Amino acid sequence: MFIKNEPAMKIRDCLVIADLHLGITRELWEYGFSMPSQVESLAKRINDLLAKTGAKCLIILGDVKHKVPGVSFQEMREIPEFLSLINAKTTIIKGNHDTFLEKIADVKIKKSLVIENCFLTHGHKNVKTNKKIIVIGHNHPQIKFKDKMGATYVQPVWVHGRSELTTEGRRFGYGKKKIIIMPAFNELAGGHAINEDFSVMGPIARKMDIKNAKAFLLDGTDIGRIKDLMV
Ligand SMILES: [Mn+2]
Repeated sequence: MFIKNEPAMKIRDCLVIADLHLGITRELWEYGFSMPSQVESLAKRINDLLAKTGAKCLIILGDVKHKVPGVSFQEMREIPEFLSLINAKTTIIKGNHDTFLEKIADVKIKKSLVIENCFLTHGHKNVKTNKKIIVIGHNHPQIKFKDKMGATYVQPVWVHGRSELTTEGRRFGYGKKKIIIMPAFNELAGGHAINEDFSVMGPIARKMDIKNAKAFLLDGTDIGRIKDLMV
């Protein structure tokens, strides 16, 4: 299900990735960083993964684009170009950065999707489900490591946890579910070191028992519970 060394997974015959943030290079440029467009490199990485895994379809779990509110001229050009390069039928689950996406993306756009026992949604909004496993993005989870000299570095991680029973959670069907938070596919999109402050974003992730959730590096290494990783 999880693809080794990649922030991606395969469910049935679909490749699932989250948080592409195409168009972030434009924002970085505004801050003075000149970066080439990522359209071709990201599409190639995805096409290679589709070929390697034999997946027949692609699901993007939200935040295909970056700019909010609105759409940048770069995104108007880059998003159709990116989608045309992908070698598989693509479905986009809408994220909080995906405003106006319907106007520029000629693919299926949904709020959520069910495959087997998994419920897939971006995670910035409550969506009702009766499935046992909820897969979200939105958080770009990372773990910060610190050595004795105080030098730090961060690594993207998968977070596996369980939801706690809350009244609101029960209403949406989140009680006692397994929740998986996906790492961001685009490393330029940055992230949030959840072992710094144990905080997560969005109504679904916030119903998790985050301290007892487990973190896994992209190579599959189980680095333990978040509460034991405090920096
Ligand atoms: Mn995002």
